[in-house]
Amino acid sequence: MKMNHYAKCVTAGILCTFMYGTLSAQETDFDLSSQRSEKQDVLAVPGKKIDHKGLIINPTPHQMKLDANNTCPITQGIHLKDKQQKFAASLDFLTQNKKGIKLTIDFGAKAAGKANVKEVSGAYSLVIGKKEITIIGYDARGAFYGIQTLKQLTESPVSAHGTLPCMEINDYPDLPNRGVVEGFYGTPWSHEVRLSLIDFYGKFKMNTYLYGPKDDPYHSCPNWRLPYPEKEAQHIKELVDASNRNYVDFVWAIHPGKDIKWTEADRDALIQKFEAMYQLGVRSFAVFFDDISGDGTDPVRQAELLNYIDNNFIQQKHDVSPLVMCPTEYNKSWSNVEGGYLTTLGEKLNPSIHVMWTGDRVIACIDKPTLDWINPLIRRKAYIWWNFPVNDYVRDHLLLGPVYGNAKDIKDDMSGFVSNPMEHAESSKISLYSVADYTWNLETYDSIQSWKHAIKDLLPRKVAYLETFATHCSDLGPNGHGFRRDESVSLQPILK
Ligand code: 14T
Repeated sequence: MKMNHYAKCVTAGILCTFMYGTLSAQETDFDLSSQRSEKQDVLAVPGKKIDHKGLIINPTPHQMKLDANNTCPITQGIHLKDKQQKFAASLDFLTQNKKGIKLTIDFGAKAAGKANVKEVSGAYSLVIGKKEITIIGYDARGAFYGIQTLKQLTESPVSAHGTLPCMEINDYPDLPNRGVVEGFYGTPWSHEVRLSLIDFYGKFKMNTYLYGPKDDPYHSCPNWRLPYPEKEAQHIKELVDASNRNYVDFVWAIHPGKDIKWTEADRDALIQKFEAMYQLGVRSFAVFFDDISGDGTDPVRQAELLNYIDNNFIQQKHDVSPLVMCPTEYNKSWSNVEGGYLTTLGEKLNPSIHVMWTGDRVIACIDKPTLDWINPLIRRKAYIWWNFPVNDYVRDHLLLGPVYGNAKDIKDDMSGFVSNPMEHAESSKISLYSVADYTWNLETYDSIQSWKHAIKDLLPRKVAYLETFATHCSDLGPNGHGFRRDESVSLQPILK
């Protein structure tokens, strides 16, 4: 039986209330029943098989030439030539010794040009010769990533005897913005866990941490206008410092739409809050208008406010990244194209402002048709907010299955891709490892292989146990939005 619109709204309202507590009138307009009956129609396409030669580097490098006949001894340590004196703190995994192998590290357009390094932030080359190692980054972030690759090599079984295999790696990210949005409902992550995750982002070359926990009262209602109390402010400072050490952009998001008044007073309150965050060291900002109702949803007002912030704060500072916004209509199934919300944003928003998008539904995988639909409307490349492995709508399930279903031919159609994880940060690392892999190198991404590598990396001494556990925690069952992940990954081949 086909439900009429009213019945759908009521059903959705009940479901929402069940999952999220009390929601206001407009939020009950969501047709959640369609979310629930969604079929997983994007198949888990295995990636191009590449020969790792026993080497696991995550994310998978774009070009790697292994010289199987030669090795580079590092038993004596390394003699560091850190040309711009930036990386001593990132090299604690190596012993420094004047008699050791020469390790040269440099970055910048000139050095990068000579070394054939791609002109994008994060690109690098790593050459391991018999007698010296050279890392050249396009920028400092690139050099840092070259060091991360070198570190993974030194920890790999291939270099167990103090010798690295000789090789040349030329590598770069497919997407300019890759990482995580802490955007779930529920207990926000603890400070310690956030710090641990920021190191994890750096290690696996993710460069973005969007801070927007729905239950931080100073991010959203009721306290978005107020500065953080002293202890919380200190924590933010520490998160910024940790992010800087890891070449991660700490993007502080505000969620003012529930009670914003379109007045000068509220506009100034928002700028003042951003200024206070700037004083704590924040250099990247976002404004989220998701999950709100009433006056706050007006696209003309939203665009006016965002342009005002962009012109009078972001652009004035000269050291702040482009503004990111999350629209109220943030997925296709909630978009009323005739209503003109997205068209208005597309026309009015300053071109440098990023617009987030979750896909055809709240929880969905991203493919070419998804982006071909949204990009012309918003007149820019969508910045993907991927709602996996978030489990705030099925809190009795852990989502530990492979990251699959996103297309591999869309690297030029999106400006960023961030994952919204579970409130269980450590458990989320299985997915985040693969999100790092996918967003760095879409074409060669292999979901099952990446998932296996993640498990091996996270619990090297208990791989089989964690694989079994994760295998059986990879399907949501009939609950929630019906965003089903394949079940029993390791059993499937046997059952066929
Ligand atoms: F802004 C968004 F892109 C977004 O996804 N917002 C929320 C997000 O904070 C939450 O973690 C996620 C997964 O549950 O979904 C959005 O929240 C919802 C989704 C619903 F289907 C809130 C109410 C809903 F009915």
